[in-house]
Amino acid sequence: MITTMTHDAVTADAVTMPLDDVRTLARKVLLHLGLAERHANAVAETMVAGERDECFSHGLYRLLVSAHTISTGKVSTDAEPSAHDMAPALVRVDAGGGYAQLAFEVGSPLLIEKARRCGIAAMGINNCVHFAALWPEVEAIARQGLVAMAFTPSHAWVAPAGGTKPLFGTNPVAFGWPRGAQNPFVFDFATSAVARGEIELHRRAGRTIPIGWAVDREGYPTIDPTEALAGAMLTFGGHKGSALSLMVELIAGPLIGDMTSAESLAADDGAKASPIGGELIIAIDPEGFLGAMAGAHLERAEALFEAMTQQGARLPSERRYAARQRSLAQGVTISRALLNDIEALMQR
Ligand code: NDP
Ligand code: PYC
Repeated sequence: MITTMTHDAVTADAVTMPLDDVRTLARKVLLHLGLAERHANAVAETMVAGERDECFSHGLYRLLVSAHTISTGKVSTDAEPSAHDMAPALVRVDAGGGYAQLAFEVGSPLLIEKARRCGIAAMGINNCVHFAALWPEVEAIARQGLVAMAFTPSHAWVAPAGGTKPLFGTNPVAFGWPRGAQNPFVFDFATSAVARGEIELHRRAGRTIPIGWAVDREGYPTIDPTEALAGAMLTFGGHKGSALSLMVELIAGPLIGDMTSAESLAADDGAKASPIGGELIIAIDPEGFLGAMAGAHLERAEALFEAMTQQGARLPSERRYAARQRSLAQGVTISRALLNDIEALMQR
């Protein structure tokens, strides 16, 4: 039983548990669902990170999504990703139809080595199933002293600005910047007004969504999450988010020989599994341009961050690291409704 773990504080509506228990729970369920151990470990870590950093749309809730995807047979549960050295600054990882997390784990050491050697390197992950947030990846690369960017298409759920029919994915853009001994500066967001997972969480909680997130099947603005999921999501910032979303389609689709969001949805063929396709990750070594002057120039970036915060603007990633500190110290609180649904997965 989920609620009998030794450290958990239990109320009628929620359970507060240490992150180790979240990890144990995620691994146990993923293994029960049939994921090979290496995948279960890699996937569980991203869910732990989601709960820890209070990005709930990509936390334990994703166990329900994984369970469905695995049940459709659309993800290889025991794929062995292989990294290929394509050129001095290029790595390609064939994920073999498995989840992207293990493919990233397998390929990123070579990506980092190449970025250090060439000043810049790119990694294309192909043939993966992707449901994860991207910040764990750019943060890990930034912790190695490199600047990082990551992009992935998803399923065609989002209308381009000026249209009303789903064509683009929710297509996240993530960025990481090294800050020496401090936590890296990181941002990571969907190019849709919000991640689809967030609309799903609103539906589960019986809450309406704000105008501007989606239109219904007839193209009218809606506050009903069910209508929104059946209609089309909208990009953030009108034509600007739309252009960024298109960029993600291009650079993490055709550029690396992988699917667009429309192609991913077509390949899904109504199964409603997680998106299939590719991911592009770029790593840049500040010393490539700057050599011994890298430290001095990175200090100028610190001045920029400080000028932001001094006027009361919040730095993206501030909330994340504050949440992380809290979660590490006090554990995280998971709703009873979600835990019940997760527990039901163990009865399958
Ligand atoms: P949000 O709209 O919540 O945006 C999150 C980003 O914006 C974070 O970097 C956050 O920083 C920053 N931010 C939010 N509010 C502010 C503020 N007031 N001032 C400064 N910065 C702010 O996230 P989304 O719903 O768009 O996406 C959530 C996750 O979903 C992402 O991690 C993304 O990777 C994932 N996703 C994955 C997809 C996939 O195909 N694999 C598809 C779509 C989304 P902070 O962390 O500090 O709050
Ligand atoms: O929340 O939009 C989303 C999403 C798509 C794939 C993974 N997350």
